[in-house]
Amino acid sequence: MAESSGGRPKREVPSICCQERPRFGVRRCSAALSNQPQSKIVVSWCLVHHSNPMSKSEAPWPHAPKHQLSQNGTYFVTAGTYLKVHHFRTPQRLEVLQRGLLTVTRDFRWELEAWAIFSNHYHFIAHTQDDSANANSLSQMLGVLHARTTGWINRLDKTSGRNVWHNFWDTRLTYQKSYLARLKYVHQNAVKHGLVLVANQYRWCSARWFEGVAAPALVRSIYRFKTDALTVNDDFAPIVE
Ligand code: NI
Repeated sequence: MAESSGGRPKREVPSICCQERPRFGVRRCSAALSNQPQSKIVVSWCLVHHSNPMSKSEAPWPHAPKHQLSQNGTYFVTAGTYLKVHHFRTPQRLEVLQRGLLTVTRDFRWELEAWAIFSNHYHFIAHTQDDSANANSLSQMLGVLHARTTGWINRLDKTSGRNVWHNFWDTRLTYQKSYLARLKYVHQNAVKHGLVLVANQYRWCSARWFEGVAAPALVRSIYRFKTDALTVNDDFAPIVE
């Protein structure tokens, strides 16, 4: 069964489909820090991140994810650069794009649950509890993110008017099982792309944040999901310089 992509104008590539059956055994996660040895590393990493001298302002890190499908919509989004060019190939550029995503989601009242930022694309899962928000607000939000980052990258590269972003694809997630499988897919995407051996070693994704804010049992549960059967537009081969 194909999942709805909302009332937004259709884009060039069809939304991702899901074949899974509904299962609504929802579990809430605890905000408590895990007892795992890396907890201290998580905290210190966050402090380093917040005080990054490259940041003009602090990145608004989201609250602990609820792992609950929102009635107003939970979306899986992938966006890619035009011609898959690696515009965000350096740590500084990745940092700016990550901060940009965290900022616009906060400003448009979307709650991030997982994200992964790369040199030529990104993925995220977010939901809204705002009755007035819908897929159109998602489109507006990404329009702002892409306009701002395009302006910044083009000023940096002295390439005024260059087309940086291509388009984005969104899927509204309505089945708990497909939702949880995609959470794992996004948290672990840096490993899939061969950039790190362990996802929490990649600074521009949600894995380390997730492992820090979610209960260890929930982390293990989500990381056990099989993602082989997911059909995701993810042929990007990102790099980090
Ligand atoms: Ni990817």
